[in-house]
Amino acid sequence: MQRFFDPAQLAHAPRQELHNGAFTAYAETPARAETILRAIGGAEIPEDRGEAPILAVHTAAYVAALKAIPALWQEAGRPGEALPYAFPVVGRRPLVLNRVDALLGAHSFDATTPITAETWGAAYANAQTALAAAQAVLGGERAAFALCRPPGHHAGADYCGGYCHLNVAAMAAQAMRDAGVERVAILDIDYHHGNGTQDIFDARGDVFYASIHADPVRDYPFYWGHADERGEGAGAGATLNLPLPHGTRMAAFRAAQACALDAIAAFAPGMLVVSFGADTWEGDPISHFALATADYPVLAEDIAARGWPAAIVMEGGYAVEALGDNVAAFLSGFDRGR
Ligand code: Q9C
Ligand code: ZN
Repeated sequence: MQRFFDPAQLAHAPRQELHNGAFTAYAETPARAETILRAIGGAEIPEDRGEAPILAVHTAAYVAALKAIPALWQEAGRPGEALPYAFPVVGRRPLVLNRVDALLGAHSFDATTPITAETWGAAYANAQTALAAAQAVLGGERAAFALCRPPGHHAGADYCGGYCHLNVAAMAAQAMRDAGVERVAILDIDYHHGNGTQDIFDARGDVFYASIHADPVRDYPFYWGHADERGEGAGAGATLNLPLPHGTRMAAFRAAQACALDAIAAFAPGMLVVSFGADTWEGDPISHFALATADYPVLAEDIAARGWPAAIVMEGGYAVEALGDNVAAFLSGFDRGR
């Protein structure tokens, strides 16, 4: 299958993150992309499709903030990476404030996702990578892989978080919609719930969002991904959340995925976006499921067997030593299942 990646995605490389009250080494490293790239035998550099497809899912104010924050941070005399520490919790007025800390807080839902001078360029290239995979599928390919990094599914229309700045899976789905595909489904099989993707499509009936993830009662991102969240308004019924417990292995994960695929089949999409995270792997350093490398081709084959043309977008996966094999295993299964 066609694969896309832009080396410009490597430039975003924060040193540290706030993890359970202390600073630790940033888990979402450029090495993640490099090891995947080696394992899949390279990728094409995507065409530049401009900012319009980014602005189709993100607000102009948010995009402007991502671009402006590094310089504002520096002007404020701060060394290092921009991080928020104060947040306008639900119910505060949407004030437009310029101090960098107010701007950061207004556009972040956590303090784990630094913004550096390199972030915008890498995020922009990342968006083009996802859009290229969507375009390949729109052009008649059965499947295409976007080696996205940074990941995207925690980013909402106007906020970052969870290592994500631009929601590249949402962009791929929206690009399919804008090309005339009437119904698009997103299957999110990253370990974490994709709160940003859910938020972006929550009130829409044209994009179905199904996610299998660690139960947010005890796992990040906590405030989204509970089983009773089914979509709002025109999107009522077009969201499906399947939370699973720590220690989940292949049998339970595969059954949940079959359930998600059945729900997607009932929605009858013209195309699929897969948000694929390999942080469900048994050795992942920040996650608690127990999938084996040999499980990924089986899961991918199950998805591919449903027949929907699919853009596969990379999300999480932090065991760098196994990440390349896990991704290559998933893609090989997808190729077999179609
Ligand atoms: N102490 C993705 O996999 N850190 N993002 C949680 C818990 C955020 C993961 C910290 C994890 C985000 C795309
Ligand atoms: Zn994840």
